[in-house]
Amino acid sequence: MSKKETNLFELYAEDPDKADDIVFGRVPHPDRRGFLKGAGLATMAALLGGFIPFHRNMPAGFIPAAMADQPMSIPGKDGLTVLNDRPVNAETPAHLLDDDITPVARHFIRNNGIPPTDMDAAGWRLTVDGEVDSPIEMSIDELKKEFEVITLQLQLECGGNGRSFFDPKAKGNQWTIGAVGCSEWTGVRLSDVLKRVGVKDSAVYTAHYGADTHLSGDPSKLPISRGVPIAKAMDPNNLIAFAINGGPIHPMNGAPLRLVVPGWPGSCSQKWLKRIQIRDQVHDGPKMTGTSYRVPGYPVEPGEKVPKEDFEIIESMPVKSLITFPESGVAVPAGAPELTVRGHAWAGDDQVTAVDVSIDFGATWVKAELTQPRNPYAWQHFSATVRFPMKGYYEVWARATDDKGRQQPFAIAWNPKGYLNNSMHRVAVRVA
Ligand SMILES: Nc1nc2c(c(=O)[nH]1)N[C@H]1C(S)=C(S)[C@@H](COP(=O)(O)O)O[C@H]1N2
Ligand SMILES: [Mo]
Repeated sequence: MSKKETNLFELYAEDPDKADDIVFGRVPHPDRRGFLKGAGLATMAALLGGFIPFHRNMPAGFIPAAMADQPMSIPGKDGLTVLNDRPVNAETPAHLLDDDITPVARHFIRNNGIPPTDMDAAGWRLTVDGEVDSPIEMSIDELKKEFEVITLQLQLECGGNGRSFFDPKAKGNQWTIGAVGCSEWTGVRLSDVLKRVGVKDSAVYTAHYGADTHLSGDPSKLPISRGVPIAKAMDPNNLIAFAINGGPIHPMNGAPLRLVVPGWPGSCSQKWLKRIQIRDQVHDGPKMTGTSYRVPGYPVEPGEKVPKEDFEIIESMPVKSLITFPESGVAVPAGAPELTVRGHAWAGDDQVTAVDVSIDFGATWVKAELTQPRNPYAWQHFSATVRFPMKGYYEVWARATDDKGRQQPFAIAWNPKGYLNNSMHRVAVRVA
């Protein structure tokens, strides 16, 4: 694509509404492009390589498939696979997650709505209110002054990571393995802030609100607002974060202020954080109720219909590991058929106690070296040297075990919405 088209593409990734304005000009109907006239129609036609006979039917913010099919580049991100462009959802290939601390450019993006246009840190305010003795409204500078600032390595994984491997298919973003990361976040403890405002005895749950807007454009609707029980909120490892890896938060990852509630589905970690409300009931915001981020309270058969009331809110994420070296498909020379494989392991609220590696489809396993987490909720790193006995096709499998004796399964524990897939990661190796 030409430079101009790439830029427009980037603009669509960043801000589809603004891109629409540029391409089409302001349209009289906010929910329709209406008449694509003059410059707008000509620009879009040029981008798509021909006149668009049915252009009047194209809704506002709609990205033509011909553009969506192009590899999209998101400014400040490197090598991510884009699964959806409105909202932007992008995951990181496993071999690009090889760093001990996930670089900003490699941290996945999961948006439910349209990011805010104003991410100005200086003007940002956070409100903490609800079932508290003394509500506060603070700027980021005030948060830094009033509370201890700490830095932690925190793993963040989308509840739907691994969904693409479900059979029957589950609806939603078809994440493979890369909706996960562990960066170094800097901020103040959520628990310190909650202690300051004084959580009342009536408090049950937090409710998180961000500045992003609903895909429909309806200002009365929120794209997502989730929360956690007070006991989880009081864990000293949850951050109200204003920096990542020592620098600013990427606009797609919640700049300038976000929650990082590690170990639980990523959806608990509200981006573009504006308000934390303490509630006297389980929060019932968008994507908190129904079947969102919930799984049946009992094992179900693949494809089974489960009554809504049998779904339970996902809390701690399950034990999991990821092989980040080698990249799947690697060729190893037959003369030196040895390979040191490596990757990361994590276990929600718990700790990983072992990672085992197999090159014979799980018949035998070797224990990998495993590091201690730098701090609670940090990725642990593993490595193991394996030797391939002859030429041919192999798979390297990794299987983590947590401190409660739970292991990654081979098969997926199927559930209707495609959450919590912690089946073993497998990479292909050819010895030639
Ligand atoms: N305001 C807001 N916060 C949000 C979301 C969102 O769409 N809007 N997505 C959530 C989900 S589902 C996940 S998995 C994480 C992803 O964080 P990341 O995009 O920084 O990787 O953010 C969570 N916080
Ligand atoms: Mo998510």
